[in-house]
Amino acid sequence: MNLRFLDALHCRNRGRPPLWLMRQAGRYLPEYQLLRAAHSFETLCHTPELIAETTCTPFKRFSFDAAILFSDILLITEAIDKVFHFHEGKGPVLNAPLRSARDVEALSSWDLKPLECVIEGIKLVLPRLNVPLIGFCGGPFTVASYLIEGGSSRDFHKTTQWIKQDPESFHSLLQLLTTMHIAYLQMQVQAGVAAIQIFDSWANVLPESQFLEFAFSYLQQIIQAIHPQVPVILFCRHAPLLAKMHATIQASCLSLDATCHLADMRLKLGPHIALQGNLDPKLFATHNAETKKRTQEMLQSMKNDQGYICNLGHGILPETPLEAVENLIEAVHTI
Ligand code: 1CP
Repeated sequence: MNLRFLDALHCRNRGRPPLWLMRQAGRYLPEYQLLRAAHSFETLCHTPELIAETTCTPFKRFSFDAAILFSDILLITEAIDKVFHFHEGKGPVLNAPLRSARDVEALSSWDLKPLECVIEGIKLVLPRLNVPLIGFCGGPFTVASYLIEGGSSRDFHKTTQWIKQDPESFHSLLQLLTTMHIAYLQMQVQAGVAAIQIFDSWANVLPESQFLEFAFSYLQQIIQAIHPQVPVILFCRHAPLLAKMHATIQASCLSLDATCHLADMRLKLGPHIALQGNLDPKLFATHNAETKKRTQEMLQSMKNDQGYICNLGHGILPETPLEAVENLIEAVHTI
């Protein structure tokens, strides 16, 4: 077993930094495209054997130091009978989005049975890997925003209006999702994942006071419940705010987006929290001289940092050439 990634999560990695990429099993990979030509995204997410196979696809080409479970942050909503459909080119779509406090009250019961296929997928994939497996979930705020918007959104208008008009029912929704996520992550941990990443991908649309009230307090609940069992990585694109409140964050690792400078964040956060990131996915996809220069700068700035995990600042884009990934692996291996 390659333990570089777990060593870095515990800030005790003495060799080169570990590397994995958010969405590493996604659409930039020809092997993933082949799987998608044969099966819908929903089928891939609900069939244990296909979950295992898709999780392993990047390892046919690339020697990443961690695997991430193939799934989606929106699957959990099936526990409250809300089923997203993933339309080609349109992203996830929900037939009956939440519209009022009454819709939230109607959600009082939940059942994680529809997610047992994910747990079976974890059990199937573990014996096929020689790197740690990362389980994951969405941040309660991010998942709530998809339930309210009914899909992807640019401005999160319905969500921010809901917060303004009825913060109490929004809190009820967030607490329900938090409780469900803790139970779901505990299932993943029992099945054998070695670490958890929480993707609160859209929490950065909230200004500071709302972020603390509607995102961070719920993230803390999840981290407190899971952190004693396995390391928790928090992905949230609010770096300056996270730096400001670093003393209260109990995550093992912050996954940082491309807007901040990793070495500056290290100075602000101190040596006891791992840092993951943060090449700009757009720059990475252009794969030019600037990409190489920026990659070297990033790696040099974090050289010998025992808690550094190399990754992008967000998911790898579908148009990224395979050579970009090959070059990044080469750069990390020769640093
Ligand atoms: O084949 C396809 O067309 C589906 C594309 C796809 C894939 C490969 C979606 C639809 N989800 C995934 C997998 C996925 N999603 C993973 C797998 C593991 C890996 O990283 O390799 C993970 C961790 C996610 C998490 C996820 N889903 C997030 C959080 C991370 C992020 O990128 O911010 C979010 C916001 C989603 C929602 C989602 N799933 C898929 C789409 C198109 C979207 C919408 C994104 C948006 O609103 O812009």
